[in-house]
Order: sequence, then structure tokens, then C-alpha cells
Amino acid sequence: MMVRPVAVPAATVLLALAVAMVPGPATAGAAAVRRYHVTMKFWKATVAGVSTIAVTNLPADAFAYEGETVEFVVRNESPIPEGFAIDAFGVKEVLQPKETKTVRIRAVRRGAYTLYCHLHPMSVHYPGTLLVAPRR
Ligand SMILES: [Cu+2]
Repeated sequence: MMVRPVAVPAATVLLALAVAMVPGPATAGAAAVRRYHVTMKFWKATVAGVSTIAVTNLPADAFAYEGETVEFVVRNESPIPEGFAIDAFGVKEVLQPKETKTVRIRAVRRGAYTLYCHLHPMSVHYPGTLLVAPRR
């Protein structure tokens, strides 16, 4: 089989270059956005002798530099409603099973903040940490 060179319009090449040059979430800068795709995963567990489910957000933790915008795209794969809360930033969302919500926090302040489910005990829905570091 012969392979023939394919003529690609210049506009297509320029578009591809432009897309490649868009800064990713790891790019530093005052206006940078860090996006985390978080899935709430569950499994069967026994807590204090009681059969239940345990839930973990994957990834559980997140990182940003102060001043950045952090965006969590959270999907609930648990069979029951789950919560996504960060007290310091006034976040308190409830997600129904199979629901996805986007939580955006602009200009995060330095510190360590607990990401947790406000509907269930931390012994069955494990918390994580949003760590916001100073720039220098
Ligand atoms: Cu929960």
C-alpha cells in the first residue's frame, strides 16, 4: 500500500499550534487555573462491626499557589448523595449519584484546608487536603 503525503491547510496547522500553546493547569501565574477532576469512589466496608460503604475522593488532595484559581470537577460515583465541602472558602455542595458539579475558588489564600463530605462521618468518607503554598 502506498502512503501519499496529505496536504494540510495552513489554517489547520496554525490552529494546532495555538492549541498546543495554551498554558496547562500546572502553569504558574496570578491568573492560572488548576483543575482537578475528582471522582467519589466507594467500596463495601465494615466500620465498628457494621456493614457500610466507605468513600474516597480520587484524587483526595490538591495543590495550588496562592492567588491561583482552583477548579474541582467533582463526580459522585457513590450510590448515595455525597457532600463536597471546604469551610474556609464557603464550599458546601451536595452531589446526587452520578452527578458532576464544578466548584471554582478564585484567588486562594495560603494555608492547608480540609476537603470533606459534610453528610457523612470522616471514618467512612475520608477527607483530603487542599494545600496552598506561598509563591516564594
Ligand atoms: Cu459522603
